[in-house]
Amino acid sequence: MRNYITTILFVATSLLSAQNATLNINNEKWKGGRPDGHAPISVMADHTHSKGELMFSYRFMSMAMENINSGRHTSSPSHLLKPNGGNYMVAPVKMPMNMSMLGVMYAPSNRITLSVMANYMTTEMDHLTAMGGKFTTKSAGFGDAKLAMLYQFFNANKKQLHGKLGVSLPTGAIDNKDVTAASVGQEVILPYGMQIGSGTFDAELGLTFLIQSEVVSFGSQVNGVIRLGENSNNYTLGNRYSLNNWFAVKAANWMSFSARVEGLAVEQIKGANPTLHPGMIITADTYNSGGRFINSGVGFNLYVPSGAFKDLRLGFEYAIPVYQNVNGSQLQTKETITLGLQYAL
Ligand SMILES: [Cu+2]
Repeated sequence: MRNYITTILFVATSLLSAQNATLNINNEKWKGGRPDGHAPISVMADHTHSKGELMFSYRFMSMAMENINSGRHTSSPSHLLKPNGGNYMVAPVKMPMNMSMLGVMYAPSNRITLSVMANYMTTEMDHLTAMGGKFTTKSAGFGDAKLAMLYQFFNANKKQLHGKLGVSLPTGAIDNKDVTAASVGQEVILPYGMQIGSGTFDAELGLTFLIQSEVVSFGSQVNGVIRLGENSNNYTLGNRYSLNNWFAVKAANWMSFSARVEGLAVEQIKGANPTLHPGMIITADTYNSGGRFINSGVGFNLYVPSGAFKDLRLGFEYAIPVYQNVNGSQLQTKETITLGLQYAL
């Protein structure tokens, strides 16, 4: 009997201590203070901050587009022109786009992180005309400023879930002009893709799930950009929906490598700017807008774990589309390079 009681007590004590050990593991939080504590640099609103933390970020993004996709298939700009049986007088050939983004994040509490983002964009488009001529248009300016609140639903057991409630303000220009081959020296309004802003207030909603172990981490984010109303030029850019997934390996306490796959759906432009002539150039025809894409990227994050520059980060990512199925005919995306610096105080 005595042995029996001792055994029960022993088992109960073991169970209790085992449970305590499990609780300790369960209490271990998801932490941002490691190189892969932030997502690949192209992903926004991927992390939250602890109460009182302030973070500044600068990102440079360069996107290259060249040649034409008709639906899923590679075509060429000349195929779309009237002399070759196409419907248009002008087709785009190439479009490089560069964007600088400045961001600030601040956490008034452990649950809530606020963020503000501003960006400056420069873009160029090379064209081919039905007569065989070539010309380039340029556009630049400050884009749409974005405000967001991130709300942490839970952080336990090395997992975190947070939501994003944001708004994009119509601060970017939608009236940028340049001289074209057909405008006889006059500056005329540029097509949709050459405008810097959406011209509408846009709701930006997201949900991010993060999980980490000692050396690997994983993140998944759904995002929606919903355009509210119509802009002053009588059109609405397409809503955007994306599902982003990334995986990272912490190679050292200062470096991680990442791989990312994103599914992206962009709706067609609704309405039309009455001053644009859709038969003139394929980028002025709203039919040629929106599509479905699968993008993939590889990158690395560098992180300063201690010392005077603790919490300074540098991230790099190189991304390419592995699938692009566009509405109508549009420029083909080639690659997107993102480089960023982040510093938390
Ligand atoms: Cu941050």
